[in-house]
Amino acid sequence: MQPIRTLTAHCSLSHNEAGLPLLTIDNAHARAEISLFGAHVLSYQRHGEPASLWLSDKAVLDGSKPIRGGIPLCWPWFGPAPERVGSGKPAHGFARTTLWSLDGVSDHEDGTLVHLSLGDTKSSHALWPHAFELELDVLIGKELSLVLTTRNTGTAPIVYNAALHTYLQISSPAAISVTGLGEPYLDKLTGQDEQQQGALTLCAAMDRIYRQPDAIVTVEDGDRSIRVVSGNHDSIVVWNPWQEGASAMADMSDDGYSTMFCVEAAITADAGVTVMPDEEHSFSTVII
Ligand code: TA6
Repeated sequence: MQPIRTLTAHCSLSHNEAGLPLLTIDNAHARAEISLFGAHVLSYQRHGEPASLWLSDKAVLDGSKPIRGGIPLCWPWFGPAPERVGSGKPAHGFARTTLWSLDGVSDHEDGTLVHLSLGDTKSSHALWPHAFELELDVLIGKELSLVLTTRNTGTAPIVYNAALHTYLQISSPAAISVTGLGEPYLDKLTGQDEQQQGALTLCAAMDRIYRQPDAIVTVEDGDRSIRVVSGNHDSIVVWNPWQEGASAMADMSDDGYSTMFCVEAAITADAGVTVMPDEEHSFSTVII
């Protein structure tokens, strides 16, 4: 780790072994790390409590691929690139594999606010030919709050999909019970539309898009309760690859699946969200 530069009383900047900038926030409420590669929240832990986010012990942090764990930002598409974007583009877009700018950090009573941004470049135009400004506001306090804002700085409307692909740390699949997802969902493993009955439990691979979620999704994990409060999204994605899926991933240990569960505030509708020139659209998630 290269030398640390103090940015505020509670935030410092260093570089990891690959030379990528890393923010470490340690304030009265919590400790967190944010990589500027992908504006990726790697960790968040309230003092005296277990970690809220899961980060793979095999995560690749050198910028050669997306980081497995924490909160990857899927943008401006979710999953494989849709037809309007064209084939052969990276899954989940390019925001999570691009170096972002740090625009500001400030300490407040309720936490440390980090402001990150990404603008269009020649290489972004090769993947997605639009002028944009993407902003991520992260508040590290007794809650972890993320707001992702897409601003259209061009002259034609833009359409986007996205997700705040949050990997929650859980004690074990058998211990969790999830409510607040609403009923209708698409089971991506079968391609079938289904209806949720009661609380969700986890005992096999899962990849679902809940179409009418409540604002608050609660993950009960033994005697712990994690709330994911989201706004302005159109769906919640839940994902666990289970053992077979984990084994197939080079950046996840075979048993990695047993301590993670993704609950993702997302914009997954085929139509996406249209942002007109000079306008912006935001959506958010708060981990409590
Ligand atoms: O959010 C669920 C999902 O879209 C799954 O389909 C699964 O592939 C996962 O994301 C991870 O994607 P990644 O590109 O990070 O391997």
